[in-house]
Amino acid sequence: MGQLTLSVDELRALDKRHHFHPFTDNKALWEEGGTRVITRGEGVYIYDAEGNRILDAFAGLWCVALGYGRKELAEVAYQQMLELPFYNTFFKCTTPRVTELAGAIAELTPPGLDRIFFATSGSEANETIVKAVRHFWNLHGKPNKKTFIGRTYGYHGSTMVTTSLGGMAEMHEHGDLPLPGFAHISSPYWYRFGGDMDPKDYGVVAARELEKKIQELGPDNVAAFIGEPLMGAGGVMLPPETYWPEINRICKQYDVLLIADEVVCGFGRTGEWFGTQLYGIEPDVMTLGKQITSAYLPLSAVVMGPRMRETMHEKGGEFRHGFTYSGHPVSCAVALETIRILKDEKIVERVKTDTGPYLQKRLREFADHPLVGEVRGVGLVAAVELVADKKTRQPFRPEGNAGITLRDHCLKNGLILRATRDSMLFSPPLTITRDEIDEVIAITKKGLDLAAKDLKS
Ligand code: PXG
Repeated sequence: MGQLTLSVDELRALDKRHHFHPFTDNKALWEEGGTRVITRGEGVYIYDAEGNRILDAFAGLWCVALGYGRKELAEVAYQQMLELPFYNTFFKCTTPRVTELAGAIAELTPPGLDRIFFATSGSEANETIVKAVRHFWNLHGKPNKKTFIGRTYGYHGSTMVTTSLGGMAEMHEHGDLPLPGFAHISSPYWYRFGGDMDPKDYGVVAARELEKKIQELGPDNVAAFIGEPLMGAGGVMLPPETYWPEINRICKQYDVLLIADEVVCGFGRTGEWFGTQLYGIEPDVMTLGKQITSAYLPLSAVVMGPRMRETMHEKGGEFRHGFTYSGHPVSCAVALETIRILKDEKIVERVKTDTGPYLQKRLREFADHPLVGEVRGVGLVAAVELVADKKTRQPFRPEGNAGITLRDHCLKNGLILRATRDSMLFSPPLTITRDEIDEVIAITKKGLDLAAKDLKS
């Protein structure tokens, strides 16, 4: 157990008095018994203050790529803190790890995407892109090209602008969002919206919603389209193979910049280094975050391709934008070490050829379960969608209840999964072994059977 200076009860009482939790109904939290205190982690497991061991099949929040307790990451952070804990990158300065990391990322990203701006969260990085893209079109003498198009169920962050980029209706309710200048099309969610259509045909139909929206807004008013290569928080929706090629075409034809949000897909989640490579996306700019440091410290990045880079450099003058912690040296040291480990231990290859296919194969054993409508995924990211009626794809009512029922049964049995509406999401550390995957499957199976009893009664 991790070291506690206060007892669990004291911690809970203090938490109740002073800690306001994100994405939480704080009143309901306390009515339902208060917080679970997580004290330490090792490999794919976390431990709570009561000593329970829980397999974290969600890698924190899609982010603990190398699992918990990697000493190498702690060591490089410690050494960097002793050497130079901080210096800024504003006043014609850099620090060695920041520059080395920019070079290391440029070697991994698709050709041409090689000029990197650093921030600390995915939200800050996407917020940066909105400002940079508007600046870009001003420099190009097209000041009306300002509207961004995102997708329902898309997630790009939690600030005013990035919530507006995203398509989470329940998040839009707070803050009177989206802001003006942000429009949405539907997501390529074949199981829900594809009906009887062949997925390949549906992919083209879903992509052409972008074309319709651009025509409706007027191409001279549209700045950019943003999408996650596969949609993460929205429910792990994988685009049909025809989707992104059509999006590439539309963005080129109407001179609309293409933004790939790689915060979830980036650094090996799908079995490729980036989701962009898996789907043949041709982005003008990419957002990185989460797994870039294996979540041991906060860091995010904006990666510019040739058009953005050339404009921002050659015509741009000063880009009046940056954060105190743009390129924090300790986070950058941890990111460099994360990349080293991913490469040296061939972890991305393993996700592609071994653990990823194994997880996908085993999850598909649930396809015949009475609660399961669809199993989808690639690499080490997957969803199992629960439905009331397998034939008609009829969802459970109220929506979300079935997902929470299954999630709670899994948690009681020592497994963390995330429920989005009624899809159970899997995104374990990239270091998970086949034996640990077997454990994930066994507990999920038990959870499904228990949930079936609850939901069908
Ligand atoms: N882009 C994507 C694709 C994300 O998933 C962000 C940007 C924003 O990153 P920051 O670091 O600002 O949070 C995210 C974040 C969930 C959950 O419950 C997912 C995220 C954040 C919080 C909760 O799935 N994704």
